[in-house]
Amino acid sequence: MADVPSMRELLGDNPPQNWGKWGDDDEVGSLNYLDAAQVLRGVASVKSGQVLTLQCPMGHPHGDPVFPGREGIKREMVWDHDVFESGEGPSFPGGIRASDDKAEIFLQGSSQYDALGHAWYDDTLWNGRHADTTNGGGMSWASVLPIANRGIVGRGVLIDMARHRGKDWLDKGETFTHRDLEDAAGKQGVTIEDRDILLIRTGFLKYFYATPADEFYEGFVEPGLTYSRELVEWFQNKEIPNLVTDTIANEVTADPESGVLLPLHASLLRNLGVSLAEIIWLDDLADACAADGRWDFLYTAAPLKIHEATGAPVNPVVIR
Ligand code: UVW
Repeated sequence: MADVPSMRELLGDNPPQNWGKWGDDDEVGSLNYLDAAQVLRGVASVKSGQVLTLQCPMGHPHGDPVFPGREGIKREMVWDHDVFESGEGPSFPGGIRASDDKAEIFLQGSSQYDALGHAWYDDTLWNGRHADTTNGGGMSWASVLPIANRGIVGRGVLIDMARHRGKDWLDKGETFTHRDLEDAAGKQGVTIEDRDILLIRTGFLKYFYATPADEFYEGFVEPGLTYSRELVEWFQNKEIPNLVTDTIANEVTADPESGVLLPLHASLLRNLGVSLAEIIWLDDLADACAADGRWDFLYTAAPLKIHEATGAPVNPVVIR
């Protein structure tokens, strides 16, 4: 670890930053780009009326894909037939009965949106607030709630990097850049336009469900975008509001050159206010897009409204 630079050393003293752009009290960042015109641009990309949902099921029999240290949902029945038959269940007038259950979940342990304040360095979060706003039992600044209240609607474009490279899924640690995205978009016959919601398929969730957990997590390093200042400027100049991927952390886990962990969480989420949607199932959408050659669509999502939370589960809906 000794020779791994600090985040500040990697990103520099003056990284691309959007702090203050939408006012000092803004907690949704680049989602501000998704104004009414962007919603209508998304609607204009609907051609067939096909609807797809993008959440990975919580409590999948194979296990849930989570960042090491987290666990998938633990759900248990509170009321079932046996509970009523044993006389332990409530007795309702008229005799109606109901099943009921409860769950313990990591709010970032399934398909989810990160709060803008979820990741930071130098003790400072999105828009320059101190990281002590995460203390005291919840996030008093830039929690997921403002994103949930706002919702995310616009033109989405899917770049299928796995298909582009002729693979079922990208390898562990395999990287790509914005130039690779542009190249793949060109091959797909679609343009990544300014203010598009950018979806990137690596196939890595398909790999997760096809692979024993110990093999998947061995030397945990996901494939994904890799940090460069030029890439961050590309996101800033294109005014990308939201990055959505089928990986657990939306970027190659550790920067291959420096060893720094998750520098795009620092650069995109903390500095630019780009919303991150992670663990999003993109295989069915990719198959649909490949079948008719249309890679743009109306993308809609809203994470659950959880007060002061660091992130929240989501089931995005795409209409093509
Ligand atoms: C971490 O918090 C480590 O990652 P993520 O944003 O993917 O949940």
